[in-house]
Amino acid sequence: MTYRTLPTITVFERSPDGGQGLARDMPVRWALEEAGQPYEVRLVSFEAMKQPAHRALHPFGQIPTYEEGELALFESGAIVLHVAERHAGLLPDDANARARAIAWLFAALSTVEPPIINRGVDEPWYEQRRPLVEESIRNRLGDLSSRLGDADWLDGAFSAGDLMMMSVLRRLRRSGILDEYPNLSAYVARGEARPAFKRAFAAQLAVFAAASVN
Ligand code: GTB
Repeated sequence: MTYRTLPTITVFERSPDGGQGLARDMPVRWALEEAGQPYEVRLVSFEAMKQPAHRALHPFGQIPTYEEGELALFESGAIVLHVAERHAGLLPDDANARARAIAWLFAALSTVEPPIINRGVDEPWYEQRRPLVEESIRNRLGDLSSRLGDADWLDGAFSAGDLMMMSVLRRLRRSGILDEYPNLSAYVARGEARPAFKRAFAAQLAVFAAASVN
């Protein structure tokens, strides 16, 4: 299904990640690219994000948001699921396999991601906690690595669950922790090799590059 008016997402006007595609518009862009659904992008400044007009779309004053006709959505997981439910290719047809793919999407955001986000805390008082947080990351990655084994994807065909899991794992790249789990590192590389990922990455990089020259 292709929307009559293109969906619009919001993204950082100036992403702080140096064009690495680590902000949460990236999984949304990736899902839209996998779905073959063109979309528009509205750039939002940090100031504008906190204004009432944006908060009407996003109660917490963040990106990404997603608008499509009468529908306004926030939360990257909900947006990816919405796109996946309306297009072929991101969720299996079989009802049970579909439910399991959605479970992986939730697992990415609510089980694997929290310690990864905690590691990103950049405060002097935090240094003492870092070994504990890294241990909890390794706990999750060890279990995930065992489950993935030598499969390409988490549960049969590539799904929105994989897309979100790989998006979460990408945030660890700079830490070196992911390299301790060669099958997870290869899993992320497999995701990044997908043409849809490459298109999404190039699109977010173009925004970053344009912001850098202005
Ligand atoms: N749970 C929400 C979702 O999944 O959509 C969380 C949304 C969120 O964290 N949005 C962030 C935001 O708007 C941007 S993505 N922050 C501004 C604010 O809260 O005022 C998080 C993010 C930011 C920066 C990097 N980076 O520089 O690498 C990576 C990820």
